[in-house]
Amino acid sequence: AETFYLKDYTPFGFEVESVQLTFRLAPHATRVLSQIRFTPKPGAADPQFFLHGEKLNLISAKIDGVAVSPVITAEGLTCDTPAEPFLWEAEVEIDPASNTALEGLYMSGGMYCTQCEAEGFRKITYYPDRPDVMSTFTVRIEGDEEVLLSNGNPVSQSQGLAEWHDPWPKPAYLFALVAGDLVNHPDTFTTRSGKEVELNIWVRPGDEDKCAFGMEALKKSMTWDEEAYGREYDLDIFNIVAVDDFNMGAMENKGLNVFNSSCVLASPETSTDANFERIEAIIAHEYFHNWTGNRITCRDWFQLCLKEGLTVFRDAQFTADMRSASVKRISDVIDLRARQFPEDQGPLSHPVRPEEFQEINNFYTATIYEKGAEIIGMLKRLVGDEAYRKALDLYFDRHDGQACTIEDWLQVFEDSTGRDLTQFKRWYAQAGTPRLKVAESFADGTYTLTFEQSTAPTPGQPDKDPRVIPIAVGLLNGNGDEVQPTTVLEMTQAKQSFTFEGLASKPVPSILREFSAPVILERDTSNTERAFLLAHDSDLFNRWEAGNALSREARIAMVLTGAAPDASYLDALQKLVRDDSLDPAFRALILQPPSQSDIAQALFERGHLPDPQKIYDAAETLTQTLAQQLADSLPRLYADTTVQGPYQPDAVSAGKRALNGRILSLLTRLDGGDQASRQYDAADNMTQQYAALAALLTAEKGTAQSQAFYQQWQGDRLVMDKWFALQVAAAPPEATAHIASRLTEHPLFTLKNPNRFRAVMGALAGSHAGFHHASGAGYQLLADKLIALDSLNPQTTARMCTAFQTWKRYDAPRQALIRQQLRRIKDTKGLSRDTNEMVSRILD
Ligand code: HT7
Ligand code: ZN
Repeated sequence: AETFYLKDYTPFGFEVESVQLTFRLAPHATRVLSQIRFTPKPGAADPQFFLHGEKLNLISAKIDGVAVSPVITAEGLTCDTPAEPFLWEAEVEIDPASNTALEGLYMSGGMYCTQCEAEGFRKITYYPDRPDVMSTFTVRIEGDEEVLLSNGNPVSQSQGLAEWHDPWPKPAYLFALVAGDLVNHPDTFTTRSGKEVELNIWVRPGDEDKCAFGMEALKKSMTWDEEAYGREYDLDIFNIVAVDDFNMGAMENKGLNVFNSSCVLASPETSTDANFERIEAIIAHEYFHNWTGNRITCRDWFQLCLKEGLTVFRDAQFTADMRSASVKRISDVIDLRARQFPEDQGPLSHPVRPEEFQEINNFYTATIYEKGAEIIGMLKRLVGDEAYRKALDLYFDRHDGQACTIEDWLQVFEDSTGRDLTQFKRWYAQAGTPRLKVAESFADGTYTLTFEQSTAPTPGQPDKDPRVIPIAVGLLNGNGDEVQPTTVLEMTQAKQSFTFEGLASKPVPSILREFSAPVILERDTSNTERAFLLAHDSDLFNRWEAGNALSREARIAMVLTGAAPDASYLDALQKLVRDDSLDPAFRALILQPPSQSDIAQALFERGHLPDPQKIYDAAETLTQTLAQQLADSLPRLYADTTVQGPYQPDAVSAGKRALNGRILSLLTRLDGGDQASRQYDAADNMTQQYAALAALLTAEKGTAQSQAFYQQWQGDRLVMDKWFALQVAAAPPEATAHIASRLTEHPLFTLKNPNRFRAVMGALAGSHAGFHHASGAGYQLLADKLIALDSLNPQTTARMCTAFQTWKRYDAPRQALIRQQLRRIKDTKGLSRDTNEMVSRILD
């Protein structure tokens, strides 16, 4: 397959002055007429007229009204063109009803919808489908559906016909069209300059009572972006549409966001607290793209982090402001370590700005999104809040309406702060997670911290240069008082020391507060010191981090030596769980042990081959022991954390329920499931119903409740996804693959719905001991289903191949089993470019 390189960038040789599209909708034979005004750019480096186009049936093509016969390949067409401005007209036919890849124009649940990012527009019509080609679009839709939507503002609407005009020049990846018999949840928003905007969430009939929360989240996002970034909305209307069959979470098409229904529909009866929080964040994320992504877009797909890293950073700020900042930070770091660190330390490691790709869809990764956001966080910490805001103002002023690069982004910061960011830029260019070794010394009142940074080689990058690392540090004295408030050390060298003077005694350092850089901290420290920080650190992130490290060390000792759970850790945990002065959401996080995959990675890094079954057993023993030690307090803790009154999805209630859920799962290990059964029967909301069912199934109970759940919810796709996933996630390791396999035979299982596929196969891959069971049944089942899915939906298949990315951590027999499955996938006839690229990189 062809490889694309950043260094090969050349601008398109033509300006696109305007685009007029007409859609005549028909499930198997939609006609798309395009009228596009092109102007050749004088002196263009690449004067060839090439339009992307894939799987299109070209009916006719004209230039300035005269029929032409372009040369057509599998990727697009070329044609001789005049030296003057000209009108290109083409008519193509496409088959949305047969489009199972969910890219381009497709049908979902009887409605038409589009997904054009990254390169889906070329499956709709011939076009220069690249983000640096921006134009205004006018769209006419002819169809029998009641609702016909596209980007921008409505021009006219009548039975069977609608016309839309988007005045803001945009790349084709932001194009969208939706047509269906939909109903809306309407509202309005008045921007701070007094403009009234019509807001709608469009859903299938029956889902209209699940839109109110999303609408509130949208209005909060609009207000927040005005206040935090000075950004106002810029059209008369903002539409959101919920779609069941969708490859990712949501898409920020200009004025017409399309959402996976799981990321917008919410009701207390069907959605958990976690669902509510995620919906709020994703609505914010897509809305924030209106400025960071749409008004200012990417020059090419190598610059994807320009919009995604920044927008993830912005949505994290929003959630921190709406909810608890420290809980958000801790959750984000848990997520970063679970998804981005393994990526960065394995065969799929790539720079935040990659320099080559075969299939861009494979680069919507945790590295580009989450590490991209971490880079923005570091930049903000280095320049300070005020300078950050000034730089962003300049970014919006200078680049509005443009397609930009990381160089443009960093230049704005250099110009507005006077800083040289040459070295900082390495964060974009170098792959891999830096390791930061810490040594300390104390003499005559002076405390010295010495840091040494190093990054292991990654594919194609054997050598790494030192990066700028902002290290937020505070110091505590022996009583737990802070003797040095948080200060940011700016590390620039491979090895560097920092001193603190005038200290009465050797302090206890709190390093990398708020996780100020995405690095792996390596420090020889004692459990006593960890327990001390867990009890006293004023930085909540590092408090949690200390608890997390204690838990990890306890589990590692159990796995390696068969030791009993560490008593001081259990003591510390018990104190915290009972400490009412602490936010319940924080206490819930403290009770959440590191994942089994995290333990496997830690063991691997220390030179041990992780045994998934032993890791699972240690986790079980630790939880059981904690439950026994807390036995006397559990009923009381359970009662105290039970939220009374009607369900509200706010952060405080959700935090309480999160803690309550953890306590219930401990209680269920002791009471045979009595309390969980009572909670299941009494629950009037999904959070409590699901928590009870999860606790029961994990304790190998709850068969009756699982059946009842199925009976109650079989008509609700999103709730059924939870049911499918939970069966697999709660299974004991030896049964995981078998249960997952059985579920793929269930009448409600389908390969065509990515949510359902992910529910079962994602839960299989996420069950560490189940997936890596020595039998290899998990590997084989996943490979079977990936092979089956690939011919229907390459994007989702390729994405799920990442389940195998950590394979080199494991013992030789497991490696052999995984290699065999990866080879089997790779050898599949007609394998997609997407999956082929992923499997080849993982195998390398
Ligand atoms: N910008 C979007 C990324 C995206 C996507 C979304 C849905 C389906 C396919 C997609 N390919 C790329 C989503 C976002 O980051 O906001
Ligand atoms: Zn995004």
